[in-house]
Amino acid sequence: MNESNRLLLSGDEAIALAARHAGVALGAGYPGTPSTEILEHFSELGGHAQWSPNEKVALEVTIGAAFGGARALCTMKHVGLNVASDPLFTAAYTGVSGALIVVSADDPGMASSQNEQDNRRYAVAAGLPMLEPSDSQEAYDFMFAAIEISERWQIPVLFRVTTRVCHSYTVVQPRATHEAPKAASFERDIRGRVMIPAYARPAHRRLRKKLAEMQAWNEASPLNHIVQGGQSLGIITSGISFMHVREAAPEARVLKLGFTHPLPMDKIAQFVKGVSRCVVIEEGDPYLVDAIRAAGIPVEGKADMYRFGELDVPRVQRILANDLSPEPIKPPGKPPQLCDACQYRVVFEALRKHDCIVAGDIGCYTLGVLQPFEAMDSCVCMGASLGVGLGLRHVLPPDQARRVVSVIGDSTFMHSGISGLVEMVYNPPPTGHVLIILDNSTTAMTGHQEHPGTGRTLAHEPTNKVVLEDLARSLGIRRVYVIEPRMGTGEFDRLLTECLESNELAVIITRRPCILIAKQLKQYEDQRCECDAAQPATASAP
Ligand SMILES: Cc1ncc(C[n+]2csc(CCOP(=O)(O)OP(=O)(O)O)c2C)c(N)n1
Repeated sequence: MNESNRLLLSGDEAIALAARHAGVALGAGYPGTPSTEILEHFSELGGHAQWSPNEKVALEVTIGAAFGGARALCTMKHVGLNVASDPLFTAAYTGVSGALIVVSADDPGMASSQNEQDNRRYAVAAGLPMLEPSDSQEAYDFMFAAIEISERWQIPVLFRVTTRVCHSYTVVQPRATHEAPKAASFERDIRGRVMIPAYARPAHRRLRKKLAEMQAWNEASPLNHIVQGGQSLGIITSGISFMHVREAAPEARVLKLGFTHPLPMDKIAQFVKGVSRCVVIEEGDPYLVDAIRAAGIPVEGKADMYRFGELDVPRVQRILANDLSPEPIKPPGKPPQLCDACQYRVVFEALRKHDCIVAGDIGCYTLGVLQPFEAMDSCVCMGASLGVGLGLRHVLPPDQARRVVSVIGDSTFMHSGISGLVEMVYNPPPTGHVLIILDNSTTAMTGHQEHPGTGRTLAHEPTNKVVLEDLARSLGIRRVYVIEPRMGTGEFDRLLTECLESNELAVIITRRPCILIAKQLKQYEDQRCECDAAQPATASAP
């Protein structure tokens, strides 16, 4: 091993490096903890990376790239896959000509998410091969394996990671040489890619055949391996749980699975036969244990209490000891709060003062739910503020309906608020509605990424800008206001009062750069102006 090549990388960085080394032509995604750093790092390494308005679009863009014969990477957090699930399921039928790796970064324990769904279920539901690395070296190596599988079976691969794999730093030995991928080139395959029922029916059969072939291949795949140990205890595990298992039960024999759908059932059955007791250790849902038991293989699982949150070494020890006593309660962390000078404070103060019923959304501003404001009444998923607010307006008695307001951030609006705005125009409630778009010129919550409304690319270079107020006006909304909320002036309060009383559709855009990166944003804006000034005027159509 060439020691000088050893790098200390997070799992996210390792994925990005592998993507670069494997010649991935395009990476697209939408920010979301713990996946965000993958594309940022890929871009820093010189890769072509872009933020899409949302995960569905990102997946569609990368499907297109992979239809064109290129290697493509799509990244998102676990809930992002819900948004992208429509193209995901059908891409399993169409398959791809190049390679397509879909990274789902799950967040067991909800360090930074609204739920802890286990996306391994998506691999089964959509019928996709799935790989699960346990550390950064595997994140790097499995990316090459995923590309190989994707190209061999012409199918997207679900690359499932979790917070600890994404964010832990471990040593990576990168490959010394990299084979260049085939050049992208379009080959027509109408029956393979146009999913009308007549072509989709055989496509579904092709998918099941591929899965059967992959399962057979997986029986001897190097992506699963056995760590030798005593015969009395066997453990089947995958992902980060493998690390906890090694520490919690160093004496155990371990079947570590890396290729976790379709599962190598013969290998698993053989392993189970060779040990006196076999326990499946996995974070989140009982995905492995259910599948193994359904195949008639007797294994122990974990008690339901361990389904919640992340596993760690003590919890694995408790599972192995069948310990069902209450777990020690962790000391509460310091609750997050809005920055002192954040514009959102002005907005939430006014919403509270008017006793508004606030259909909220996801971003830094969700902190408006906490004291001292407690001015948010719902938060379901990105973009839901509009639909939920409108639904409330439709059914509540007029005195309550008039107090309903939807509140959404600028990045979230671009992600999935636009269709809600279209709904607002199309099915306006009798009392009208008030939408507040909190425009801080960035995606603050996930670490200040760009989005289509900032007019800058992922690499912060100037590009076309979607102007919120122009968009709202273009839909026919007459009351569209842009205001800089300033503390102590009462301006925002007056505008809100007027809109609430109007019984019309109103959009209030509160615009002030995020205080944490205001200086940086100013520099980007200055660069943009210089760039605009240097451009020759474009000819406009008559
Ligand atoms: C489907 C989905 N994708 C990504 C995320 C992660 N995420 C939560 S809020 C958010 C955007 C926040 O930006 P913005 O709306 O501008 O609000 P800000 O944090 O800037 O106040 C992101 C990317 C998520 N929760 N759900």
